[in-house]
Amino acid sequence: MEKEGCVSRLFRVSVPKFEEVRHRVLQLSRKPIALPKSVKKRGMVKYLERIKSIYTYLDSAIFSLPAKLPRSGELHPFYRELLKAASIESYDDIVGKLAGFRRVLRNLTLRYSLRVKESLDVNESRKLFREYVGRALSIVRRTREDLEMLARAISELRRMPCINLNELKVVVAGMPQVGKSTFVKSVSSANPKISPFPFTTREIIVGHTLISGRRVQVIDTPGILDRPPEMLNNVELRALAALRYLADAVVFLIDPSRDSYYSLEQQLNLLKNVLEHFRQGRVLVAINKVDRVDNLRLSEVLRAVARLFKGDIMVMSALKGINTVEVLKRATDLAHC
Ligand SMILES: Nc1nc2c(ncn2[C@@H]2O[C@H](COP(=O)(O)OP(=O)(O)OP(=O)(O)O)[C@@H](O)[C@H]2O)c(=O)[nH]1
Ligand SMILES: [Mg+2]
Repeated sequence: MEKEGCVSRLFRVSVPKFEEVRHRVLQLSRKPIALPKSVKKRGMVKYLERIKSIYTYLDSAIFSLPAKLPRSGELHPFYRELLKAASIESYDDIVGKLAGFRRVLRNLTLRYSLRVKESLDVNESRKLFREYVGRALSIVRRTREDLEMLARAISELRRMPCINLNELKVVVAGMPQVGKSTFVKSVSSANPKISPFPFTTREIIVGHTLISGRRVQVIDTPGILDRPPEMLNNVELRALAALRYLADAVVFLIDPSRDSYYSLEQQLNLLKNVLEHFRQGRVLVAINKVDRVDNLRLSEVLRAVARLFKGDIMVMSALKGINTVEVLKRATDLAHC
């Protein structure tokens, strides 16, 4: 199982598209073959060599992929969840199917090599060679959809930043536009995009910092809406996967502004959902954007949060850098509890 470093390292393979493969096979089937003068039955040998080069290419470009890829059981649950979030539940089936097709191609190649060797003249060799190319391509064609799905799975996982699973991870969560990215940017090395539009953050972003001499990963997530998990889209599901499988502690941000993008009620509903997955002791609620609210509104919001949440509640302004480091420090303390 991948315990540290980058999962993307496990997926350093490229999956070719069917059209590319077909094109390359047709190129190889026409490629001139240079043979020493001493070679007898040159026509037959030429076709044998072409069969060999097509087989070698297909095996290394497609059919050896399973041997280079981990099974999903070898992945950390966070990455398994990401595959699910991208609707790729059949990853292992695909990898298994490709291994099966590898055997089919190998048998086909052995059979046709033998028949070409036994052919009576060059015309028969050519006919058998063409048959071989057609049948090899039809095996590849049967893997077309699987290859597309595999390419999607790999690109989903390769996009992930390196996350050290052994190092402390503080996940920053909340509804869109509450200031998650502004906070992560202000307390860590990450430089996420910030804008006044919801779902600006669509990926998991990891920043690093030191708290009391210890390395901490601060994880920015996409916003999540207050709806049941089965209604969440794949961007929101990435955030949920980070919350469920990465978080040693959670900083849940609330925008207390009267004109916040999503109402306080919606934000509290989401908090309720998040708390179902965590011990309250691992969650810290940070009321952000205090620079925008008067004391009356602030105490109203604090009371509303406290009715629902019995853990630590802090106030801060990610934009002005008020209390942000203190919030992160408190979150790392919770992670150690
Ligand atoms: N006044 C004020 N504005 C803030 C504060 N924090 C963030 N903002 C603003 O709120 C808007 C959204 O900030 P982001 O950090 O992008 O919010 P987010 O939660 O990451 O949003 P999504 O990526 O869409 O989920 C931006 O216009 C920020 O400038 C704050 O403490 N005070
Ligand atoms: Mg963001």
